Amino acid sequence: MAKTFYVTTPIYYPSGKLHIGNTYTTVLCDALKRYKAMRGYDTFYLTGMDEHGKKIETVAAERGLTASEHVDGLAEETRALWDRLNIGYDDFIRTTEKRHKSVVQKNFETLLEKGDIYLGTYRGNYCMPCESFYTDAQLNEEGACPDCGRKTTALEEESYFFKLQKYEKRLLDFIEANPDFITPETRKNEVVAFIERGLNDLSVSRTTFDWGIKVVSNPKHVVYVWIDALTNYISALGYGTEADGNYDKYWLGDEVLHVVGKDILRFHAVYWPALLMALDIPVTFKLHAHGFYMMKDGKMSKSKGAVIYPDAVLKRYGLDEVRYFLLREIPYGGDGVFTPEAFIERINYDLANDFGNLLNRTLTMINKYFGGSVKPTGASTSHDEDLVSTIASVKDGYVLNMDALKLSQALAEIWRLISRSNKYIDETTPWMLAKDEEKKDTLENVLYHLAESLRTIGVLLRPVLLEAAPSLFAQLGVPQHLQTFESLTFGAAKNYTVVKEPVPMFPRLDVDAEVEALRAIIAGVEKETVEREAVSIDDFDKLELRVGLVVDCEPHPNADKLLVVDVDIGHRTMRVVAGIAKQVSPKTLKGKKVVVLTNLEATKLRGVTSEGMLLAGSNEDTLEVVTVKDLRPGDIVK
Ligand code: ME8
Repeated sequence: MAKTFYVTTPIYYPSGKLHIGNTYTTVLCDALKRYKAMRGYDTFYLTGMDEHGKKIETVAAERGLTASEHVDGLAEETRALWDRLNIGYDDFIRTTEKRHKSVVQKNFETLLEKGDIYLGTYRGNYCMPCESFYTDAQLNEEGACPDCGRKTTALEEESYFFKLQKYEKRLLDFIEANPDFITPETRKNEVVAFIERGLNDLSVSRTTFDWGIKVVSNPKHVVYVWIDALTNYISALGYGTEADGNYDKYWLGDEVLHVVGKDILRFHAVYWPALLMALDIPVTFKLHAHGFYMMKDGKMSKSKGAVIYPDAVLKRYGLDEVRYFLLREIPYGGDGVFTPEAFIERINYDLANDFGNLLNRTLTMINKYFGGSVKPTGASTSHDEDLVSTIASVKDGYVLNMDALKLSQALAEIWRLISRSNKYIDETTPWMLAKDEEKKDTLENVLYHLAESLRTIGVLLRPVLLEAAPSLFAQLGVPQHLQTFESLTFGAAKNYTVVKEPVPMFPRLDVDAEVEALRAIIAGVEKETVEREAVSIDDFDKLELRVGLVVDCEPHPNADKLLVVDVDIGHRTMRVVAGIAKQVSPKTLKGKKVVVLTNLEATKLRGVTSEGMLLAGSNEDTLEVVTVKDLRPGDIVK
């Protein structure tokens, strides 16, 4: 029977659109799943959404939606994004689903009965966005949240606690007995140091909000979002239910891998195994915590506008370009930087120059010199042996790196073969061989060698380049049975018949123009060449834009990002709630003549009805409300 491989991403918060960071983890797991499937494993890939908690409730309210409307919308958007990235997930779990809730509730009651969860009181500094309590000693130098840096509030509340301390020794023993439980090694060391400093019992319930899973025996409490979230890895497999076939098959199977970013290492390396131990569930998983995609100036930050959303990048550059860059640019154990220059260079050098050209040159020569078909002839050159041994060593190096979750290095191995093959063309000079009729067999043998090398490259790239690998096989004429990992021995293909008109796979990009376009995408500037589809004049005509005089402007009573603006539009005064409070002060707006979209459907934003929208422009540095000088309130703008 095939060995099993169960791989998971974190379940993501629907607090906003998913960005390139979440995309990285998801693509990484996808490549791992495809690699394992190629190696003959029976695979199961789980991803999903972490939909409860105060923060989600707040974001939904800011959008004027109920929490469930909000999470439904984002779950839909997220699945659509994964579909565009061709992510081969097998299940998409949402923590608001019944199948999940019931497992969380049951586990909580089991732990209460066992005495591993008890009722107590929590006194501490509470950070709302992180939904965590901190002791005074845990706060940062400014006395704020050590995780997000925001102000905390002193709170005291009744809370259930999980006896985490009790598992301190078992956790340390477990980590020692399973040296590859946490990778990379540096992350493991961080975890060990954290546990050795001593664990406190963990507060595992909240009474300050509703949007969560209720504790069955005491419904004034909802289960702390992390206990809720971590359980997804088994609830999705049907743990504890009658339909637990996948739990037996995959959780208790051969390989279980949780892939997470370094930000949530502790939750997965300490809380999750301790919970499993308390529940008498075997800790079968291994944990890999990868580094982060950073921007040139540091962390990605939505508020600074320094964040990359994959949609526009995908649309302009393509699936394989994005997948390749993401997996290539984060080194094992470290962080990667997403710069427009690096992205365009990777496409131009690695994909277009090195890989695309190798394929194209080989196909062109097979057509030109042999009418499209070549076979081995036995007429060797002095360079063949080295190429053949590189093919073998690259395959081995690739396997070692893929198995060790070093995807960037595995790709570097493939590119070692691509470089070696390009060099082989320079060394054997096929265009010179072609001039000598007696060298015809040698030339054919050289081209056959190149085709075998390309076949290997295609197979090894299958988990990563989802369009280019099949295109390579189609153009080179590689039948299905020679596209498999098992077929990778030199000489397995008896001959090749290639397409008559090769299509270049990765056209070279104009560096300057594309760096600029990518910068615009990152800054969120919607250049018409970058983003939107054309609309008809009739569509535009539906909008009613008028000049309005700001007669009053106040901060929103319940939201620090919003302003409540009263605007005189000639025949009446209307109220607009605008998300500009961080950049614009109410005082400076009062008395200005602005442009208002006056026929927008009214909506409630955190309790205040907004009847329209102010026009404003923004870039990464600034936001400016559009104002006019000589026009009068009520004048139409077209
Ligand atoms: O933490 N570079 O969800 P989340 C690389 N719901 N990866 C990044 C990244 C970056 N700059 N930013 C985010 C949560 N990630 C919880 C998880 S699991 C039981 C609950 C990725 O939406 C990385 O995988 O904040 C990180 O761990 C995850 O997104 C955090 O996603």
